[in-house]
Amino acid sequence: MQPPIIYGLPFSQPVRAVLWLLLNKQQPFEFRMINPGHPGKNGSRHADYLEKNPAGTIPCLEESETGFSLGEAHAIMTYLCKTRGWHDLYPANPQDQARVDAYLHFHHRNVREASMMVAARVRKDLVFSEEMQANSQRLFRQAAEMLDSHYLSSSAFLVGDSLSIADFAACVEVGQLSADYTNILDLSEFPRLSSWLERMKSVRGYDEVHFPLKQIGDIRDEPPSIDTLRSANVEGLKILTNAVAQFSHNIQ
Ligand SMILES: N[C@@H](CCC(=O)N[C@@H](CS)C(=O)NCC(=O)O)C(=O)O
Repeated sequence: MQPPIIYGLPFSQPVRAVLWLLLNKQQPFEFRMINPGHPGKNGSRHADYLEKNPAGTIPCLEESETGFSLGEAHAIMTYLCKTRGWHDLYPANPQDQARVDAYLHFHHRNVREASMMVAARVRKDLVFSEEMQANSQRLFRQAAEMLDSHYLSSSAFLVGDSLSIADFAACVEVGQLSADYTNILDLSEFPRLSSWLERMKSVRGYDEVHFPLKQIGDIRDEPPSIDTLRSANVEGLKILTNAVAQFSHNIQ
């Protein structure tokens, strides 16, 4: 099986969730940069890209042997787990699997709203009114409260005591808001969520997928410049390329 191609940007949250899974499993992949929202060549609204993912969003997976392509981060992650037998991260048992799926569905318009708070500071091509930003913060806080008081009330990870792809999906959203990175929201009022974030730091692949955020740093009061964003993605790509080269070398 040829390594899958992943289209996206290293800074994008759903892209980072997919990359984290691949890095965690030390699965070689080829990464191709795509500019979200842009109609030009290498943009997510270009006709060539829309043929692969009609939604015009990143990430997208492509398999070169068959030409199979797939958008939506969670569909990509479950597909990778099913086709590669990664049942440690996506259980084979239907009930356990369904609980992971339930989180992945819940995530949208809930935990994912974290990114709207970030996008309001970094997407200069889009307009986010004060009302939209306040609404995102309200929805995110509600979701964080649910993770804290329900999902993590009696287990180390979101779905039981072992890591699953639900944790990758959630962590790339929640973690970016913390004082370690953008510093947009104080998460200390969610103690279990904060402990879980600490736990996620020792999961293989964490450092690589958080590298672009580290580069961008605190943006609570001051949005990052275009140059900072560009450099975070370019440097992020180098980190990914090096990581893949390293474990591909170890496999041989
Ligand atoms: N539900 C999609 C969301 C993907 C998404 O929103 N990606 C953003 C970048 S983080 C994007 O491609 N936006 C395109 C645009 O703004 O036009 C997924 O999970 O893959």
